[in-house]
Amino acid sequence: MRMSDVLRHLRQQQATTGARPRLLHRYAGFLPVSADTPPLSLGEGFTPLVHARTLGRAIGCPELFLKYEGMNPTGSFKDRGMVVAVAKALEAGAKAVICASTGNTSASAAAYGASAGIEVIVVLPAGRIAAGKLLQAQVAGARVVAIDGNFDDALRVVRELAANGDGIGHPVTLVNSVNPYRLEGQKTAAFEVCDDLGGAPDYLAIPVGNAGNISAYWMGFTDYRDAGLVETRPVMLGFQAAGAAPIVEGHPIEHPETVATAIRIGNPASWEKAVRARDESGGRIEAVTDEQILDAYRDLARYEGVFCEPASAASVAGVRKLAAEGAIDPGATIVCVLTGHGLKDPDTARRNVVPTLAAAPTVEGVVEALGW
Ligand code: AN7
Repeated sequence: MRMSDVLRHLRQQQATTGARPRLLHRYAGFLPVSADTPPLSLGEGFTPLVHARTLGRAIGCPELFLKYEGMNPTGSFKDRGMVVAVAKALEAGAKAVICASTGNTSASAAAYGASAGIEVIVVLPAGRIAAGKLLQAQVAGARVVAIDGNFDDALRVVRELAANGDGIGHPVTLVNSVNPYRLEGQKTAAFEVCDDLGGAPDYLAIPVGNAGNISAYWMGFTDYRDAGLVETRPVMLGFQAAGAAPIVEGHPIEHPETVATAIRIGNPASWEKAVRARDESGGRIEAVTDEQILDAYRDLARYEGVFCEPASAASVAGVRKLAAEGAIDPGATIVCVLTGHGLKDPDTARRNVVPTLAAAPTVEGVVEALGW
């Protein structure tokens, strides 16, 4: 055999055995997809489960794991659900999708819409979207409308537009998490956690905004339990940003431009489902403060090398709080979901780092700057 034939043979072998699988293929038996569903993929899913040894020891929970969803194609967990929602929209003949967003949903919708070749319309609360998220939507060619209102206003508007069309016969498919295909896709993260650990964890901690993702994880753990693939389901721990309704009363949102705007939601769209997940699992949904969130955000990067966006760190902030209260068994296996990538929000990062050291372009200059 010539060398080129050998290489081609090896490549073919890899394509059938060692190639990166597709998320929707891997879990097809649990998903509403068929041979008629367009094979959309940007390589979503299969995100790392990182054992956070240093931070775990510091918190008093050595079996602490991070489900690093920032490693998805657009840098957030939304991609797992968006790939299903957009594929099903295509399958149904849609020409456009629409969403309200605090940023990550729009970045994901824009990317999958571009890949599918359909129009994407995004309605955002003006001035509250992290720089990276907004740019992702714009670069991918979505049409972005910024309204003078909050997320809840934006969701109300897009729900109406999706229900009624634009009045001149342009149907649009809503791809917020009230679209059931979103949660179906997002539940695959729970499957991966179980596959990686060889069973369900004792606790699953997760940031809560519209409460879609906590509901999706609970669906996933329940599907796996019902299929006999795991014996137990975790206790679900959800964490909102203090100031968000409905669990924290009497605290108006004072600094809407502050951290974790992605989970500062007034009226969570999937609240009833989340309450069911909490109650069936014997779990809790609580609030964490901006200060607790930022402490966890910094520690995750500094001690574990995991750079997540501020809202994501609410899961670790919450576990740290509960562990300090003695509410968590120290021997328990805990998975904290980190929902988005740190590069989404460069402004918060910039406010939390030490300044760079300035130096002359010489060895002596750098030595002096380092204080050696
Ligand atoms: C990083 O992008 O709502 O409880 O429009 O971006 O399922 O709403 C994002 C939410 C957690 C909350 N972490 O998830 C949007 C949006 C990050 C997020 C959540 C969001 P849900």
